[in-house]
Amino acid sequence: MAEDGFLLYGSFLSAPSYRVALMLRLCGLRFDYRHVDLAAGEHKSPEFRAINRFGQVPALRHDGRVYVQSNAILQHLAAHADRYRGADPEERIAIAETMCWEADRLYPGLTRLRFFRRFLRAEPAVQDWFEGFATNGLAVLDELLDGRDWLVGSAPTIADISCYAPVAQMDEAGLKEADWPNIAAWTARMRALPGYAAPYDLLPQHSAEGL
Ligand SMILES: N[C@@H](CCC(=O)N[C@@H](CS)C(=O)NCC(=O)O)C(=O)O
Repeated sequence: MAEDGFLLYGSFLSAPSYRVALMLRLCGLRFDYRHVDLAAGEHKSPEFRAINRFGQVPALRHDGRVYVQSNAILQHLAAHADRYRGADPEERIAIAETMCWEADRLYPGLTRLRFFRRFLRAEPAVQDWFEGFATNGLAVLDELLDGRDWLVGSAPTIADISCYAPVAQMDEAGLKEADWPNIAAWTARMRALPGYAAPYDLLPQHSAEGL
C-alpha cells in the first residue's frame, strides 16, 4: 500500500477512474493502483462486487473503508486533503450542483458516444443520437465557462476535475475541443495545473483490452 494509504481500483479506459487518479495526483497523494479488466467482466465478479456493490470502476480504498462513485470519491478527497473544495459553503453547493449535472448530462453523452463510435463501431443512427446528447452537454459546459476561468469561484475545484475527465477523451468520441472555444481555453488551464497528467499517462494500459 502506498505511503498515503490509497489503493485505486480502475481501468485506463475509464473516465471516472481517471478523474479519481487525477485528483489524487493534483493533491500530491501517492496511491497504489489495481487494474480491473472490464472486457473480462472482472467488475461483475463476486470478489469485486464485495469491493464495489455497484459492480463498477472506480473504487478507492482508504483508511479501512472503500469509497465508490467517482464524484463522491472526489468529495471525500477534497475534504481529506482540504484542496479543490471551494472557498465557502455557497461555492460547495455550486460544486455539488455542477457534479450532479456532470453525472447526468456531460459524462453519459460523451462516454457513450466514445463507446459506440470507437469501441463498438455502432451504426450511424446510434452514433448520431449520442453525438447530439454529447454536444448538448458540451454546449452547456461552454456556456458555463463563458467569461470565467473555472466552473465555480475563482480557483480550480473538484467541479473542474469532474467535468474535465470525460472532456479529456472527447477526441476518441470524434469531437474536437477547438469547436468549443471556452472549453478549449479551460482544458489548457487544467493541463497547466501542477501535477497534471493525461489519462493514458496516469493509469497503466493493459494492451489485451486494446485501444
Ligand atoms: N457513476 C459511476 C460511473 C462509473 C462507470 O460508468 N464505470 C464504468 C467504466 S467507465 C463501468 O464500470 N462500467 C461497467 C458497468 O457499469 O457495468 C462513477 O462515477 O463512478
